[in-house]
Amino acid sequence: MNEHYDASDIQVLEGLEAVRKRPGMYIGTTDVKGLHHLVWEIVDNAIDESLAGYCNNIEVVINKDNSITVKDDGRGIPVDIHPKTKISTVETVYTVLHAGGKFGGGGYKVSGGLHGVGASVVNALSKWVEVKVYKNSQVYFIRFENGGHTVEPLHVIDKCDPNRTGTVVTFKPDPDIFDTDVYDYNTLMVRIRELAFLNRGLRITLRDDRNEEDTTGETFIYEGGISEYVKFINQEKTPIHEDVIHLQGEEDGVFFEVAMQYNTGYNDNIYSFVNNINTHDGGTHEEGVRRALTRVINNYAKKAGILKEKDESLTGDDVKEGLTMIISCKHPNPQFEGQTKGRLGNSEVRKLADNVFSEGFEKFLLENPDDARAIVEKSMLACRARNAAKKAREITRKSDLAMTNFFGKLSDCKSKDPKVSEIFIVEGDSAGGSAKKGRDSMTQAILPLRGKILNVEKNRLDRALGNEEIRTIITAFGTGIGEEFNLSKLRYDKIIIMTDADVDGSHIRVLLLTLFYRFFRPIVEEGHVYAAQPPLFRIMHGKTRKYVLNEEEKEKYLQSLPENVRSRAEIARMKGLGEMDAEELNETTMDINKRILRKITVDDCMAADAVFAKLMGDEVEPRRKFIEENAGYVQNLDI
Ligand code: 1YM
Repeated sequence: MNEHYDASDIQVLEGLEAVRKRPGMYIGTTDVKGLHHLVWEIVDNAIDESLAGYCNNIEVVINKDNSITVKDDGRGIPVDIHPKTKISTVETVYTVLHAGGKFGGGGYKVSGGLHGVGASVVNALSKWVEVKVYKNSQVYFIRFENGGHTVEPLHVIDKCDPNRTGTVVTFKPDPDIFDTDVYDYNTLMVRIRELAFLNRGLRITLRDDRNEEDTTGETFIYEGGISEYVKFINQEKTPIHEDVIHLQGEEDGVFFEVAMQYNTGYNDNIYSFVNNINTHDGGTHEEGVRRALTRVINNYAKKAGILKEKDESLTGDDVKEGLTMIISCKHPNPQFEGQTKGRLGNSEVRKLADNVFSEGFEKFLLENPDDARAIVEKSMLACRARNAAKKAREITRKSDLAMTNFFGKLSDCKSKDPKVSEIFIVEGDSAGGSAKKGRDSMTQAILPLRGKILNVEKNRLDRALGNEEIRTIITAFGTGIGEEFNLSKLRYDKIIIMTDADVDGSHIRVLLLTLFYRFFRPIVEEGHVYAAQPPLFRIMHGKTRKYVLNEEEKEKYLQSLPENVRSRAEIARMKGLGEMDAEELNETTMDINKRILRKITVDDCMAADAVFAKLMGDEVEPRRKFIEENAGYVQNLDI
């Protein structure tokens, strides 16, 4: 069976070996994120086939053994012998690094990232891979093992209906490479849903065969594409005009589209994509739209007489208040820039985006004068609030730090080196007192919160800045907010929320997270925010004091004790942080060598936003529904 190998195949395997030696270079990390990345590499090939116009259905299945199957109804990967490698094209695509792309010649290929080179990377990092191709009324099959060694070269295993074509790939990630081998349904679902929004009319199904109850899976198909995405993001919000505005255009093979709708909120949700990849740091497509949005609204407002000569012009920040917007660009040759490659650099796209947006949006405003007025008036209110906030913000400038310290709110750390400094935001004065005594004053700052902080989801910037607690936090962080935000001025590497494990504690935590997400989003995105994990139980026996985080650990610990000790152990449920003395608090929750911190991430900014809007926004009904649906999961109810 291996007669088709020659010297060149050795090189091929050396290529895949290089991927196994340094997986990080190809998929970033080998943690859960890397594990999921493998799925996207294979799904990308199916999406490419759909962008080329040949595939309408994609199915993803998490199998019982945590292997993944991806199936499409495209043309099927070519099965003929590849002229260069002298082996089948399927085998070439799965074993030759950097093979892929325009192998079959011609196709309009816009996928980003690794440009279809991913198949061989997935093979290199898998225990085994099987590919089935339906083509020419036949079913072809090939199998690889242990990092891409072909164990069954391509051969026909069956006949099929002449109309049936497509590719089915199943792979099992190599447990020697990855830290974990368990797939997370929600992670896959969120991205699959996003891909369905971004590729109008494409049907994608996700099924979890580990779950006996999941027999049909979830199907995502959106005929409205990104307009439906905007509606989805706005579903818990109150729109100020009924229809989502959708604009699109194409030039020289570059396709550009945008969907938008304003809501009554004070924050914006603007997300941009290039070839289905989120461009976190924007780029030319986003710049074109932002520039056009500001210009068109100002021009319209002046012409319509809503904005008077004496009024100042509206800024980019004013016109994006309450705006939900999805920008999507499909580009045959995208240039990604910046440290994380999260910015589109192609300069011709700026003009395309500006033209398509300004023409379409101007037309919308002229044809819908009531909506136009609502939008302009909202921007003008935002402008007024911004000016009020500027005044309020002056109170939170540098000189305040001394004052904040002086009034005893913040007990700063001695070190001025942000890299080693951390700040604990603590609920209540009594816990704050223990924390102050128990801290390492060289590197740990303590900020006790006395009152509830204001809900920034429900209040504009100027009101929020009137809130004492919020002003103190802004001052302590040192970064400023809004237009002046500067991450490099952050005074602490770690911001640690330390609240009680009860209802009030979680309320304060959600309020703080809302504040961070809205005013200091980069500190969340860059992983500076943590939740302290105070213990839930104290177990005492003899001279031993043991703290455990939860019920499960408590049981485990008790089981580990000899029967006579266990029966005499005193177990106390820790009610709050204030109950611990300084030494205990230090030992269990603050000491960098003993504590456990939970990093707060915004893996899915939009999901976080939806939860925030649901829990904190003005619509009561979604909140009630959320509580009803999730009440069953509550473990420690304490009212
Ligand atoms: C479940 C994963 O890989 N589908 C898929 C891949 C290819 C094609 C069709 C395809 C592409 C072309 C021509 C072309 C690939 N082909 C290649 C290569 N699904 C999945 N469906 N015919 C079929 O690009 O011209 C790489 S991927 F290189 F062989 F053409």
